[in-house]
Amino acid sequence: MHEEYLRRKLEYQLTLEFDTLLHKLGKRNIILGHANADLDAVGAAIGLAEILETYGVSSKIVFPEGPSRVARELLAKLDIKYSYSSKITPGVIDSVIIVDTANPVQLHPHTEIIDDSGYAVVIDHHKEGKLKDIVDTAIVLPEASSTSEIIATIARNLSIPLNPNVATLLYAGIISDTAGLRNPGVFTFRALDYLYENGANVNVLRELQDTRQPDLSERIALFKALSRLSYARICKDIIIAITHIGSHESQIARKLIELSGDVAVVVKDTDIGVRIAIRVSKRALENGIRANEIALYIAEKYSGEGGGHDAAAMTTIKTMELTAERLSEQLGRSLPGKIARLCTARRKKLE
Ligand SMILES: [Mn+2]
Repeated sequence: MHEEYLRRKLEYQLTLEFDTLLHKLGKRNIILGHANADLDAVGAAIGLAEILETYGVSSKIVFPEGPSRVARELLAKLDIKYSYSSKITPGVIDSVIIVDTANPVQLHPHTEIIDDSGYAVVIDHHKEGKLKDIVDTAIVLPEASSTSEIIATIARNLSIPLNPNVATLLYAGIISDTAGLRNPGVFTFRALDYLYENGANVNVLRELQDTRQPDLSERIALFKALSRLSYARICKDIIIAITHIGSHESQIARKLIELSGDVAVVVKDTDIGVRIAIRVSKRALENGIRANEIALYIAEKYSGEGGGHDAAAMTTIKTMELTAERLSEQLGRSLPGKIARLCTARRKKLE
């Protein structure tokens, strides 16, 4: 009963906020996803473009550095009428709508976009992040599993029909951000129902998952990361694994958890500094160890930006002094003690 009330209230707020936003948009709009846009960011961006078009508002879609490999694969399978680019072409921008992004650094090389546009909006589901504080309008719903879920809910509330291919993309965004419906949000099932009604092709997703084999560069990166790995055991049965790599840091962090690790920290060099992917296991969560907390701790210590979810998070540090190798050495010394304090505190509380 209480949950149903909350859901309706959030739905109503969302519709109102979207309506307000709609009236503030200019003629030259950009919909911007985060770098290496995942299925959720791509689904949300294209879904939003479709909704805006029903109001006669057209927009350019930009994914800095282009979409991720899985997202590109799905886009190639579907016939989507919206085109996207990997860079913002210089010129006047009336409004920018940033989707699925919590921190400006994830927009690199377009981190200045908010200052350069007349009206800036963020639509997102991440709890922590700096972006929501610097835009004109922030529609941030941590109760939702994904940004695709938020976009699908807007379409549903306003009865906006979606093209089957766009519905499929949004469907993919929700399935991927909920880890195959393991972590559903407040609107998840209603959103999926609406997408299904609009012709979302569930089989395309199954095919995509079946054929999801890591490519050669990802396989090599995995073994390189394993050869550089250091680990520590804390709180009796919690294993922390720390390593560094040049690419595929998120996939490797996930693999380390699949290999029965509890906290995986994978550091990568980027052209502006370092990026750290963090994943934690169910056992770690039960012991009070959360990925976003670790991300914020590292961010604070190295003047970076961090955020994400309980089980998966990311920190980005702009630096020319630290390499991924040096940072992973330093984290190897400082993190186990820090994380041990988290689970000791948790166990004391349970006693
Ligand atoms: Mn997302």
